[in-house]
Order: sequence, then structure tokens, then C-alpha cells
Amino acid sequence: MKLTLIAVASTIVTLSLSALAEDMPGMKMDGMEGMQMTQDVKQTPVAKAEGTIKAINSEKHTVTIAHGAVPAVQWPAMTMAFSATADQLAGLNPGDQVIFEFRSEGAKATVVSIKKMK
Ligand SMILES: [Cu+2]
Repeated sequence: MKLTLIAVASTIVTLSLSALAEDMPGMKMDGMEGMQMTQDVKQTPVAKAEGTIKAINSEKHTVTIAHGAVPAVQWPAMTMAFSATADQLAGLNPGDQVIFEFRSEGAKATVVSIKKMK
């Protein structure tokens, strides 16, 4: 009986995560910077994409990007929020065309590097 409850609970979590995937910029990513320093930890590969910045939220440390399709992670083109550091976002503004690298982990995606296209 307990196992059934757990299965149901994790299904609900999975469903709500995928429902929120397009609109959940608020995940706390403060712990991630340290994790990226650890080379031994297995991580999802970095994927590359191009897009246009739609919004920057410096309080939540997110950047919303309308990006093209990303075959590496089987993403269609979409507009979504990525976690990013203040350093990464410095000098960027809505409307900028950017090329960026990111890690996608479940419903979260974190910018690894981002720069303006000329
Ligand atoms: Cu996306």
C-alpha cells in the first residue's frame, strides 16, 4: 500500500513538473555554481542553441529566451526561462540575439555560457 502511494505521489510530481516546465523561472539555483566546479559528478551534456532574449529577471536570476529547435535535447523551438548568473547576464538586454550553451536537468535548464551575436 505504501508503494502505491509513493508511485502515485511521484506521478503527480512528474506531471506537475512537466506542466510547469514552460513557466517555472523561480527555481533556486544558488547551489548550482558550486556543483559545476566538481568535475567528477556526472552531468547532463551541454547543449547549444540560438535565440532572442525576451526578458531578464535579475532578482530570480533568470533569462527568458525564445530559442530555436535544439536537436541535442529533442526540444522544439520555444520560449522559456533559463537560470543564469548575474555575470552571465551582464550587458545583455531584451531583444538581443544570443548564442548560448545550457544544461537541461529535468524541468530546469541552466545557462553555461551566453553571448550576444553580431
Ligand atoms: Cu526550451
